[in-house]
Parts: sequence; C-alpha cells; structure tokens
Amino acid sequence: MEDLVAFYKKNGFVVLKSCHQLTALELVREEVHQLFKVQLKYLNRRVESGQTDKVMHHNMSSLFYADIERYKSCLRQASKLVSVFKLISSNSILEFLKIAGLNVLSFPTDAVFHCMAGGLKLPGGYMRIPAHQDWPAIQSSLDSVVVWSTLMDIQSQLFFPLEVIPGSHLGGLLKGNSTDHFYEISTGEFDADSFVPLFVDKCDVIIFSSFLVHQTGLGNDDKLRLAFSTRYENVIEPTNIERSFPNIHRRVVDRDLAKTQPPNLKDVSMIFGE
Ligand SMILES: O=C(O)CCC(=O)C(=O)O
Repeated sequence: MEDLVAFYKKNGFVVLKSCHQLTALELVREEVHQLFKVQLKYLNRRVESGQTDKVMHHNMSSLFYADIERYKSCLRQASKLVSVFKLISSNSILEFLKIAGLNVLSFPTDAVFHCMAGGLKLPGGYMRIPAHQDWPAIQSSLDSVVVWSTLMDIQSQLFFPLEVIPGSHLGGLLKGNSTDHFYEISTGEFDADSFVPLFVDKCDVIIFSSFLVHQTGLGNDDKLRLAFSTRYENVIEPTNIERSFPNIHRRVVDRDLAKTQPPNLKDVSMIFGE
C-alpha cells in the first residue's frame, strides 16, 4: 500500500487492481440494468434477456427511444443505489485513503454516474468530457480525491477510457471555465499529447487527485461504458479548517406532491399485505 501511495503522490492517480469483489460489482451491474428493464416492462416494451454489455446497451437504447424522461430517471437513480455506495466505500478504498493522509473522510456530494454510449447522448447533455479538473466542484480540502469505478472492462480506446495527465495535480488549479457540468481547462494550460489512457478491468478502481487534469478518451459508437465516481474530502486538512469546512452543494427538496402523484390507499395497503 505504501508504494501505491507514493505512486499516487507523484502522479496524482493510482489504479487499485482487483479492488472490488466480483459479486459486489455484479450486483451493481444487475441493479443498474434492472432499473432500465422494469421501466421498459412498465411501458410494455420488449426486454432483451441476459447481462452482457451488449444486452444492457440494447435495453438502455430501447428505453432512451421509448421515453427519454424515464431513461434520465434511471441514470439519476443509478448513482443513488446502496450497492453503488457500498462498492465505492469498500475497506480497501478507505484503507488507501487513510494511508494517503485523508484522516477524517466525508462526502462533499453524491456519487455521479457516467454513461458513455454510442447513440445515447442526451439533448443538451454531453458524451465525452473534455480536459477538466474536479476541485472546483468540491472546493473543500486540497487533498480531496475522486474514486472512479467502471462497470465494464476497458481494454482499448474503443471503450471511452479515462485519460489523465500524470503529475498535472502538482500545478494546482489551472486556468479554465466553469460550465454547467465541469471545470474545463483552457487550451494552452496543458499539453494535449500528454494524456495517458487508463485501461482497467471492472474490478479495478482508479483514485485521483481533484487537481489532476483528466478527460474521457475516445470510444466507439457501438460500445457502452458505464462508470461511477464519488468524491472524498479530508475534513481536517488545515486549509479546510481555516476556510470553515466549505460546502458548495445545496440540498433542495421539492415537496410538490403533484409531480410524483400522491399515493392512493389501495397501493399503500398492498405494500403491507392487506
Ligand atoms: O467517466 C469519465 O469518462 C469521466 C469522469 C470524470 O471526469 C469525473 O469523474 O470527474
């Protein structure tokens, strides 16, 4: 573990090989896939059976074209699954973070689900993410990290690999612009030829500094790549104490019952077996 931490400090990222238990990873895959399948079934659409990447891509595409709002709800819901939370806060990950010096951990925000798939770009959304840094989306401890985990093996440029510029975290916050989704680094601030694609298996985990310059690599239109990332901050990092534990994420609760349809008594009774 010490060698991995030394590598991380120098390069700003590290790959924890075979970090996940395959069963925990498969559970996430199944649950994510299930979200799309139950919505398709609800809409009386055909559901392809099987758990391969191809089948998942097919079922996701069917929902995308059948009802894009339900498709978006599935993407939103995926990052909130308890199975995802368990995966990205496993003992191996927490142990690495402790040894790296993050002593009191907290989550500055929720996990993010990254869906890169040929043909499934949301209107007004994005597909591949250009060169950016994540610190502006956290703004708390300077040693905050991103933990990134994929649901499929990424063994070539066809699968939208995460690409990083090793050592770029040492330059701190670079000049850039905040867009709705990320802090894009200005061209001229980095050398586009220095990006290195990280090819990983689905049980591997990538941990990187929130200052590391990274982007989504190339992919192929017929491929699906699903991944999650979460951020960890070190609450007691000295500048975080000095800045009074900054918190840039706001919780908004929409209590308008009309939007989700109020429950009727018959359905509630069914839940409790009456
Ligand atoms: O999954 C990707 O391709 C990009 C992820 C990313 O940029 C992030 O988690 O900050």
